[in-house]
Amino acid sequence: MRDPTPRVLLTGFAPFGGEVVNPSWDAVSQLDGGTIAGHRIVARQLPVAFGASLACLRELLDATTPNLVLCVGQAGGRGEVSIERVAINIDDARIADNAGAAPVDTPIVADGPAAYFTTLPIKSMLAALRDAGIPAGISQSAGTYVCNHVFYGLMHALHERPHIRGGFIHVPYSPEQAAHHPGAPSLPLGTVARALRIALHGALTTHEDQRIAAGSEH
Ligand code: PCA
Repeated sequence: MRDPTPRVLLTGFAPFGGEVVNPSWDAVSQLDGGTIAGHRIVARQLPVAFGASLACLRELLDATTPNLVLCVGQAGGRGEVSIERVAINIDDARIADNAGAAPVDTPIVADGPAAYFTTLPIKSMLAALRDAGIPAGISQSAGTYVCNHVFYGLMHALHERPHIRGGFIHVPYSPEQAAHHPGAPSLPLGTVARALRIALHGALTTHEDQRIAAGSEH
C-alpha cells in the first residue's frame, strides 16, 4: 500500500555552464526522505535542458502526487536566498543548455498566458528566513533560462491542479564555486539546506500570506 503521508516534491538541478556542482541539488538532496510539518520530502534532480527538464518534472508530478512542489536552482552572482514571485512565458538562452539547445525569444507554451504567479506564501517564507538570520529576498524575475522554463511549466501544469501549490527558489553559489568567481557572493550549503527547510515549513504551515513590503525598484 502506498505511504499515506502527504508529500513535497523538491527539485534541484544538475551542474551546468562549466560548473562541476550545482548547489541547488547539493542542498535539496540533504532533505530527501526527511519530514517537514508532517510532509515527506521527495528530492529529485532535473536536467539543465529546455526539453528534458519539463518532461522529467511532469513524470515526477505523476509519480509523487505531492501537495506542494518547490523547484530550486542556482543563480550565480546573487547573494541571498531568492524567492521567485513570477514565471514568464519566454525562453531566451544566454548560453546553450546541457543538451546544446539555446532557444531565443521562444514561448514556453504557445498561446499560454504571459506569466504565472507562484502559489506559495512568499512573504511568510521570506519573514521566516529573515527571522532565522538567513539573507533572503523576493525576486521579480527568475530569468529566461532553464529555471524560468521549469517554473513556468510547473505553474502551467498546476493550473489544472489548483490543490497543489508550487514555487521556485534561486540560491547563490557555494563558497567553493565562488572561489573560482572572484568577487561573487556565496552561501554555505548547510545554510542553503537550512533555508530550504525553513522556507518549506513556512509554506506548509501558512495558508494566508502576510502583507510585508518586499518589492524593489528594479
Ligand atoms: N540555474 C539555471 C538553470 C539551472 C540552474 O540551477 C537558471 O537559473 O536558469
